Amino acid sequence: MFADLGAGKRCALIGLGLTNQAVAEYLAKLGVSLVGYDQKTRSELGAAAQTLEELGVDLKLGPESFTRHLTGFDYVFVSPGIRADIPLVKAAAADGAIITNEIDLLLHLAPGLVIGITGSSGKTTTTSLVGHILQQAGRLVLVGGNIGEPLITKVPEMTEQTILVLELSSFQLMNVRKSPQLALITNITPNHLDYHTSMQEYIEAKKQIFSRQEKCDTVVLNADDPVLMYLAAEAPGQLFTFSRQRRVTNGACLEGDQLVLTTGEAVRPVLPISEIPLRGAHNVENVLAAAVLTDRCGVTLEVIREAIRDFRPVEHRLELVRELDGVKYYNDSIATSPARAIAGIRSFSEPVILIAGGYDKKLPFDEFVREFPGRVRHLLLLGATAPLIAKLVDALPDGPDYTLCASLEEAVNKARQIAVAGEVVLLSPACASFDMFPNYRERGRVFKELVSELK
Ligand code: UMA
Repeated sequence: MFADLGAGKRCALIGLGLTNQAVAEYLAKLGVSLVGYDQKTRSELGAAAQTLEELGVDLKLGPESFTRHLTGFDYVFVSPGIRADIPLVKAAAADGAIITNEIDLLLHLAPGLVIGITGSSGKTTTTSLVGHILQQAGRLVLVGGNIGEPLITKVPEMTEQTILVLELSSFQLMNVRKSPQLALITNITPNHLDYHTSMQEYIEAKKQIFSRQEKCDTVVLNADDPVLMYLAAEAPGQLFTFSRQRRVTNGACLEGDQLVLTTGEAVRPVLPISEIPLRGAHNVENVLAAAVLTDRCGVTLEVIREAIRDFRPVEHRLELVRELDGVKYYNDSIATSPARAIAGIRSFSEPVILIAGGYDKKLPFDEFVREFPGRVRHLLLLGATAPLIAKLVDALPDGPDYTLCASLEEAVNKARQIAVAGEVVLLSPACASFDMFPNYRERGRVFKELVSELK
């Protein structure tokens, strides 16, 4: 597949965001004829429209662009944010086009080792950590995927020595026909149920990361996750696991306060939990998973240990923004689901003033609010989900006080008024940001700006 991509072939690009702009750049150089579809208008697409036209892409833009009937295409590249079962794409498939995406192409073209990392939470930190460890080991590494960098444009410069470390979302995995040689699923909890038709579909998408592996390939799964242990039986490759709660025979776990790698009865110490420079039990899991992956790549224990010690949190993930009058302000804007926000709250022993709420992804908040008693002293709610969360807090016998805020600015100012020395102000919203911000990064950036300006 894809071997025929070149002059004379016709490809459609559905959605013209970061991903398909990169696909356009790569395919244009091969002489492929390209037509790009996006429901944004030309002015909404901004500078990208001109760049795409300079690459020779024939643009079909605006709200009506998805009502067209696609015929005569060899391949259709669908953006991660767009489902491949929309009528536009289904018509192209019925007409004989191969429906694919950037990651599928990348997996087929990468000449060296590909490490794929997915999961409902922990994927960005683990991807960054694995990349960091491999870099410290002197390997040639490219880190990309859902983390924000489509790597397809780098294919021409890749060699057999180039290792790709890819964060892969369920959206990206939906349309792939190949699995990476080394795959990791950090965990599976409900997420993106506004995009996926069911939890089953979400799980099936995640499974694609290993379901097409060869026998000699490796899959690393979280042994503490019941869904993953159920899926483990279906893994065609060699299975490695990691656990915070029990001894595993092939992978990584805890022995007292030590992280250890295990091979049958043999145990190799990695480092004590206290030396992990990241907060929270979930980060212990991320480090265990990264240790297994990099050990499988042949990195020495000394390098793994040192690289973990000098790793720093990725932006917007329990990132310490500032300490002001004894109050620590943390940005955990990446917590776009209740499960992630629960992990965030659990990372603190201090009383938490929590800023939460946002776009409604149709996820249940019951478990999230049950986490509050004894941990969250005051809740600052904003966004579309604020009334939903407030209602659940009202029903708790020992729920915290809360304030409904009209903006993030109001929430930060209120937090400044009520937090006392020794407490933590945490932005860990449990929701996506789209009702108030373009994305979680912008929400985190604004939060950091507001916190830095506090007097
Ligand atoms: N579009 C339409 N009609 C639609 C939907 C989208 O025309 O119904 C158009 C939009 O106008 C836009 C383009 O499609 O111009 C957007 O495409 P996209 O949403 O697929 O986004 P990209 O810019 O290609 O970014 C994608 C990922 N986005 C999503 O999965 C939604 C980015 O992950 C990723 O970093 C990037 O590829 C590079 O690989 C973001 C994300 O939120 C950060 N991911 C989710 C998450 O992490 O939870 C999965």
